[in-house]
Amino acid sequence: MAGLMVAIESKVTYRHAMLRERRCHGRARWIGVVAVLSGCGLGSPNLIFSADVCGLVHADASTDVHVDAGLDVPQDVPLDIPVDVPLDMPRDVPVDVPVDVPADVPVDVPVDVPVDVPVDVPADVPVDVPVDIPVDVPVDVPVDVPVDVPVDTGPTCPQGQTLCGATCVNRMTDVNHCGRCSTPCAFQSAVAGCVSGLCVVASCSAGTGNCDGLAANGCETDVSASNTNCGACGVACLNDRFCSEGACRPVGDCREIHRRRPTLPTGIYSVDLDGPGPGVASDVRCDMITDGGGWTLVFDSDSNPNFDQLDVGWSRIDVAAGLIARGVASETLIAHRNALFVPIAGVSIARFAIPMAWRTSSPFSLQNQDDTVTVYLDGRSTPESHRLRYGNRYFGSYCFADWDTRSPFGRFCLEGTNAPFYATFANSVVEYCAGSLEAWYGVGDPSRCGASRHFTISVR
Ligand SMILES: [Ca+2]
Ligand SMILES: [Ca+2]
Repeated sequence: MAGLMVAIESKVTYRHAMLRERRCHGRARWIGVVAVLSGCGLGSPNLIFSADVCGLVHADASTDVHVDAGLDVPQDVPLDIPVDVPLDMPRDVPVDVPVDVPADVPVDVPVDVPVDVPVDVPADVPVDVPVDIPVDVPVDVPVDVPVDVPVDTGPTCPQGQTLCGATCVNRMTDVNHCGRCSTPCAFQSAVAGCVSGLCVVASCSAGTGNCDGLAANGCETDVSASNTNCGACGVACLNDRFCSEGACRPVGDCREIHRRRPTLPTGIYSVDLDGPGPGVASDVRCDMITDGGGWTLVFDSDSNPNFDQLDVGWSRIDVAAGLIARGVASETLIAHRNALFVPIAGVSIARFAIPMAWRTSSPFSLQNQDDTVTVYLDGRSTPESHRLRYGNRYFGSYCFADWDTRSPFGRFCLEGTNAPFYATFANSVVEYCAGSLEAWYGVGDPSRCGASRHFTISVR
C-alpha cells in the first residue's frame, strides 16, 4: 500500500516535472528515455512501478523526468486542461447577449407601423365610390320610362287624356292623377283639387282655414279659435273680444280679459257675466293693475251718495249674480278710490276670499256679521287674520266696538287694519269713507264718501 502511494505521488510529481520539461526539453527527453530503459531493465515492466525505481526517478526528477514524461504526458495532460476552460466560458457569454437585444427591437417596430397605415387608406376609398353610382342610375331610369311610354303608344284615349293603368284621365284636372299617373292630391284638413296638373287646396274642413296660402300644409289654421283669423282668414278679434266658435265674443269677466290680454289697461270692458246663460254682454269696470289685476267692480258707494235703508244691495246686481252667486269669482278686493277709480293712498287695500254669505246677500243687507278672514293687505304676499265686521246694525264709533240693538246704522270695516271703513248706509246720515283704525266719521268732511272718495268692492 505504501508503495502504491509512493507511486501515485511520484506520478503527480511527474506531471509537474513534465510541464517544465515539455517547455524546454522536447528533444532531450528521448535521450533520457533510452537511458532509463536501459537502467531499469526493459524486459520487466513491473519495475516501472516499483518503489525503488520510481523513488529513484523522483529523487532525480530534475534530471530524469524525461524518462516517464515521454510515456504518460501525452495522454493525461491534454484531456484535463482544455476540457474545463472552453466549455464554461463560451456558453455563458454568447447566450445572454443575443437573446435580450434582438428580442425587444424587432417586436415594437413592426407592430405599430402596419396597423395605422392600411386601415385609413382603404376605408375611405371604396366607400364613396360604390354608393353614388348605383343610387342615381336606377332611380331616374324606371320612373321616366313607364310614364312616357303609354302616352305615346295609347291610341285609345281621346285627345287631352292619358291612359293611366286602364283608364283614360285628364292629368291636368284629375285629383288622383294630377300631373302624372297615380299621383293623388291630399292635404291636411282640406279637400284637395287638381288645377293645371298641380295639387291645390279646393276647400277646408269646417273650422279650419288655409290662411298662409300654402297648399303643402293644407288648412293649417283653426279659425274657430284664432284671434287673428276668427271664422275666416284675416278676421281679427280686438280689445275685449276673443274668438270662440268662429266668432269674436266677450268673455265672462275682467279676470278673463286680463288673463288673455294682460297689457290692456284699467277701464270699462264688455263682458258676458252669465256665461252660457241668456244674458247679453254688458259693460263693467275693470281694475287691471291693483294686486295682480283682473278685478270686476261689484259695489260702488258713489252709485248713491246717501243710502238710507236696511237692504242696500250690490250696485252691480248682475255682476254679483254672474260672478259671486255662481262661484265664478273667489276673491274680493276692498278699496277707497278716487274719481279715476284709482285706490286712495293712506288707506290700505284688502284682499280676501269672498265670504259664503255674500253669495246670497250683499254685506250691507245683513244685520251684524263678524267673519274672521285671512287678508292680504296692500298686495303683500303674507296674509294676516282679522275680523271683518259688516251689517246694518248699530255700533259705537269704532270698528272694534260691539254691535248693539239701537236704531239701524251700518258699517263695513276690517278690525285692526287701516282698510276701508264704510258707515251709515242704513240711516239718513251721509256715508263716510274712513279707515278702520279711525272712528267711522274719520276726520270729518274730508272723510265723507263722494265722487272723489268712494268705497268699492271688486271680485275676481
Ligand atoms: Ca296652408
Ligand atoms: Ca246714509
